[in-house]
Amino acid sequence: MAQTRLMTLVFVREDARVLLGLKKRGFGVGRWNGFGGKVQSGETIEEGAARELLEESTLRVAPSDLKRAGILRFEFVGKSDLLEVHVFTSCKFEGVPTETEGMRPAWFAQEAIPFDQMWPDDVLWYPMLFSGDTFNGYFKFEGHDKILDYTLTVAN
Ligand code: 6U4
Repeated sequence: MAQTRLMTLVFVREDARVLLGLKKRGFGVGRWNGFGGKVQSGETIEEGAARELLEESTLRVAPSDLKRAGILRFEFVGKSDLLEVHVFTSCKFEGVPTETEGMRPAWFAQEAIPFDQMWPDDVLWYPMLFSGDTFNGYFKFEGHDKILDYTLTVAN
């Protein structure tokens, strides 16, 4: 039976730049991404998102300051688990981004996002993230580099 794994992804924004982290281990290693991970039992999606941001970047956000940006569903051919990634942005945060065991953070101008070192779906939905449109995406992957099929819609 296919299981859906709830995950989070948080983009901290300041002026026209966004904080990304280079993933140092695990799923998506070597790729720049927002901060996030699996939602744990007993926490809301927003609580999970804030916890992962803190663990991976040392930045604090209040779960209530996270703004919903979209939902992305990922299927990997040959794997029964589906990922459901809840994407948030926040302009409010406390602290200074600091490297952790899992991630190396860096600020990027919106026009200088390193898409060639990211998941291949990112180039498709970041424009919506930056324009403030709420989006719904579904991506079917073969391995971690090839998108076989996708749908992406604005959900505002
Ligand atoms: P561990 O290492 O067990 O603590 P955890 O940090 O809970 O793991 P992890 O590292 O598996 O979770 O999270 C994966 C992260 O990658 C989540 O934030 C979702 C994100 N992600 C997964 N597929 C993605 C994709 N195709 N495009 C994208 N982000 C993706 O932009």
